[in-house]
Amino acid sequence: MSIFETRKKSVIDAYEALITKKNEKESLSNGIYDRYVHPVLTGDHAPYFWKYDLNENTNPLFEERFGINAAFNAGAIKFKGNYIMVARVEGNDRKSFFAIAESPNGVDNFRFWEKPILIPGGNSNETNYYDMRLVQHEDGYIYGTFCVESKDPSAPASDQSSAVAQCGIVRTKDLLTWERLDDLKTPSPQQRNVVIHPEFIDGKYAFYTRPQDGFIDTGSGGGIGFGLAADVKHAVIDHEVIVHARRYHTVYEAKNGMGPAPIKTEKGWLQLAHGVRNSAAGLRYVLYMFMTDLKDPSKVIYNPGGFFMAPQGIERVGDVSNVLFTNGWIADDDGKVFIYYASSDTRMHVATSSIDQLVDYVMHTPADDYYSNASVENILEIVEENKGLY
Ligand code: M1P
Repeated sequence: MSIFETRKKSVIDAYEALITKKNEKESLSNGIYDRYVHPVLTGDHAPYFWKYDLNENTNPLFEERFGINAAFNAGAIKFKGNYIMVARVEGNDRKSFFAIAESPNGVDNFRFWEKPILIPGGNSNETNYYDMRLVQHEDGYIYGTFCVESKDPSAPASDQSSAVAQCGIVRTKDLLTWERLDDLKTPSPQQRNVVIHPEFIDGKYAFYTRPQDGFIDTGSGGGIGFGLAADVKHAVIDHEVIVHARRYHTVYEAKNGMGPAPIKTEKGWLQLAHGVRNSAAGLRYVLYMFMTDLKDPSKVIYNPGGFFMAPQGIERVGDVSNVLFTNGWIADDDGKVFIYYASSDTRMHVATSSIDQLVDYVMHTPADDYYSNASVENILEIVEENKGLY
């Protein structure tokens, strides 16, 4: 066989072996969710026909032409009975874009669709796209909200890093044809982590926002915001309220942001978010949960203390280490919940749980009372109630 044929066979065999590898639950869980042994989506899941010129005449050495670095921060939705992720795929050129991966069971066999998504209206002023949240809205459309990043026009020539982030909005009914709507306008100069609530509130579209003054620092931006817009095609939020504020000595002390669109339960809206704190090792991103009121999703009714999930094992290491991030989960009709989370800006994982487990978690995990002795008192209460049981 020629070099071309030998290499092509090895690359395709490795790709098929990876895509079809069975996943399994880790042996021990905390009773709230199960982690899985293998990531569900990585840069290596990108199809070989995106990366290689398959013509022996023009690529006799079967060299990779377009490298894919990572697949992470995926939105998720159940569509025609299958589990869909819209992943943030990052090329070796550092640009990220969106591509759909589909699995019949939600925990393995995720395979990218033939082509990545070309965002309508995209141009060279929109340098980078990332972190799409998908929501099936009661108006009949599937919406995608994502970050549109551009170079900060006010930055001096010596500064090639400062950027401006805004919220782009697309919608679709079939995940194939996407309509671009106007970027969201809010009172904040920058926006990331914007999520559309699945139901109308007071007849308007409701958005979870993350007001921020700068690209990295949220500045005076106080946390996860919420606002209403009458028109989704030209969405303007005049007034943002803070749903979940940053607070000293919590896992969301430095910044926070909403994850996926909330899940409706009989008790309230289950909300999943990320929280960030600073440390000598840099920023640490974890996931946390809370529940908001069914009629007023901006009102927190349960606020379990601490993180829900934090990076562990191999999850701690990647392009941006010590990061867990989520922007997608799927609730099945039978109550099973698939939580899709990324580790260290590199790869996607799944954890499975159920509405019952998550509602139990948010309602019965003690709230953070914000000082050490209060935490000890929480343990003392559990020990006291366990008297005679251990
Ligand atoms: O690198 C960690 C994360 O940093 C940003 O999150 P946030 O908006 O909260 O600062 C985002 O760029 C996200 O994509 C990334 O995973």
